[in-house]
Amino acid sequence: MARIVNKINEHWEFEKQGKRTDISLPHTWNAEDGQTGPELYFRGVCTYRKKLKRPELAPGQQVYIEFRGVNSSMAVYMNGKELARHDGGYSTFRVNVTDALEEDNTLEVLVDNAPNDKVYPQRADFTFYGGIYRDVYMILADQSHFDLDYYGGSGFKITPEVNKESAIVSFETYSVGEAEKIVVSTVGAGETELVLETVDGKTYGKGSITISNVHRWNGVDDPYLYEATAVLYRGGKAVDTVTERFGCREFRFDAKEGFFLNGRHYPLHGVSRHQDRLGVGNALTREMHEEDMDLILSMGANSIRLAHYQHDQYFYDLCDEKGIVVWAEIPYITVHMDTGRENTIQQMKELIIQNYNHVSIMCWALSNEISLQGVTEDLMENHRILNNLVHEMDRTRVSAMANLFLLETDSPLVSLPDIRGYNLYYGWYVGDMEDNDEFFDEFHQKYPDTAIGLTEYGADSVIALQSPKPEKGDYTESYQALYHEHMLEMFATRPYLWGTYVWNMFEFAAAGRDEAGDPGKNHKGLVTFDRKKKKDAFYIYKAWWSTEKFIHLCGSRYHDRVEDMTEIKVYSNLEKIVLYVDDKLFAEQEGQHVFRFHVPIHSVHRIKAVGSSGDTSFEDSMEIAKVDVPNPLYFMSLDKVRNWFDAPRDNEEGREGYLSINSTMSEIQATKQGAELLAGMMSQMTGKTAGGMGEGVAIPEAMQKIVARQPLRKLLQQGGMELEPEKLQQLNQILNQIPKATV
Ligand code: GCB
Repeated sequence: MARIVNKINEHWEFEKQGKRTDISLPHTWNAEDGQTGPELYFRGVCTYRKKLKRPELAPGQQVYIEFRGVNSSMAVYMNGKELARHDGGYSTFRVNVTDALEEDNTLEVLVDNAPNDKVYPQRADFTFYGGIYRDVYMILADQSHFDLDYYGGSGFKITPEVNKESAIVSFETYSVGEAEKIVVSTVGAGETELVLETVDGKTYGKGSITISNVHRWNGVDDPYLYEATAVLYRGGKAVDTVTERFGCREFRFDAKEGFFLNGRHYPLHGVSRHQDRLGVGNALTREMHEEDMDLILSMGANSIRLAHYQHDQYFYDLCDEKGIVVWAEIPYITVHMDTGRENTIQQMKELIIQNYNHVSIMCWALSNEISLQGVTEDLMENHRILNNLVHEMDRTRVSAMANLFLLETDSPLVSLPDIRGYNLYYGWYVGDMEDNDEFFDEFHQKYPDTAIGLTEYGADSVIALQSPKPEKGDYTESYQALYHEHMLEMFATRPYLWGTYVWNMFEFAAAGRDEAGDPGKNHKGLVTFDRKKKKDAFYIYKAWWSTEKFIHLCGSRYHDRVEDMTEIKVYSNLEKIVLYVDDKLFAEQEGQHVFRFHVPIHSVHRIKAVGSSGDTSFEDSMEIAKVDVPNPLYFMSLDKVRNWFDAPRDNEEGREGYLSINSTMSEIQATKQGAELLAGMMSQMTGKTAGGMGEGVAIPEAMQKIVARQPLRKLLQQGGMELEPEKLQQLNQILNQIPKATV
């Protein structure tokens, strides 16, 4: 009997706190409360039930239920009998239900997203939506079948190795039950019968083909895919079949010149992506995945960091098809748990086994900003195990890590994985945008033989907020755009960067946040949470990265302007822009990417920017108005800002002329009492890096100047030294007694 696969998303009963409703999958119970913050969303156990008739079964035929993603843990019952449990909300998991089946059955799945200390993630800047939020399938498989019980994989592993014009493609299969022969055939690249070896009831098949004139998978320019089908024969009949796609390509990281794909310099122009959207949570449809991909491609990106966990198979498929180079990772994030090692190993095995054949993936990342609370021996050991695991399981890709900006560049943790990447937020949380440039210059000078990339950077903006004088921390669309302008300029003069990843392509839910009057979200997206609006910053990327010609007028949402002379800014990949004000020619400008015009305004004006490429002309227009009083909708009170790592801001006023927790490190160090206080704090913080404040941990050189400029409060937060609100107040009161040093 050939394999039969049916989606069983319809007609489920969902029970939350005693209340039952009929739903269809994909589903999350946090679609609303997970997006309104701060932290009030339901986290606990809910139940999903489905009635199932026993299917007609041939002798020996096996029935599996396949879950493509259930967050975070689940227990699966059939007719009241527990069959399996799974920890980890992002991978595929299958349960063999054959022996528990009766004529009429109830499949019951208990899903749990409550906090615990063994399943990652537990602390991170995104909502842990609970639910069966991806598809569920029923699989009927012959008694002999490609292994469905091994970490959710397909049982068919394909390893292409390219050498000049040709490629050797190795096939490995894992199957259970008797197998007479297994044949792998490809479309256009021949076929081969595998050599089989059976050990303890499991059959391992091995074989290879040579493609003499290989068509490479060449990124977005030519994402060519091959297809291979493995067929298992028993009793002279084909009884099980698995089809997988694969691609042939080479890549490497060069310390001086960055990333190379198939021998050609191919800087990775990347964005990060989370899997959720407004009103839907993580229960995305295929159309939604496709829309995300289209938006990313339309901006000209060629790489995606699929953060901070395993994404839907369908999205990796899209990446293969579109030629996107992918950074894949497990949710080992923010805070290391001594009790979580087993779960990191399991999630890494699942990630690799389930995604091995995706040509788009270039690396398996071990963790993200895991040193926030310091680097302990257990954390190091956990990383060594994961790093070795990656190398054992996949010799064709590299291991990676996204490091916290505070992690010293010579920490043994930094040099453990094959490639280096830092998450830097200079110009947003800390320091100035130029500090990014300095960081890389110093890194590159100090480690000229080490390839380095930027795994995260970004700035929040709420689309309604506008400013003629954008400043760090003001959450305006205008500052975000300026910040990204700077970053792109910076990349252009540092070709050694192997890749850069905007945090984030889309706004996403972060239940712990309450910022800029729009709680529950991280606003670093270049596109709004509902995918409906592209912020100005989107277009500066398009101007640098995309070959699709366009003109974009910035500030179209900044309608009411108080200044007499306003700046009109155009982002475009055309070489000349002509600006019209009230339909009269105002000025022409030649340039690249950014065109700035200064226009006197006195009433309502119509602004139009025009350009052309060959015979095609492009234009964008908007209306602005001179007003006397600033539009209050464009500003937000900074008091409303509460970051996910912030403590409440109550009772924190400083005394004029005295120190406070908002004083910078250099201000505090400049006073004798302040310096003593800091020294005392450091000695209590053994084992924490906390901005280099841990005992015996030197502040990295590149960081010292920046640290000196930081307010103490920020450093405590960023360094993972979270003080209770009362402690924070106490510390503030002590500082309030110390007069500032006079300069
Ligand atoms: C980070 C984290 C990411 C956060 C981001 C931010 O470094 O890796 O999960 O969302 O910063 O926006 O603060």
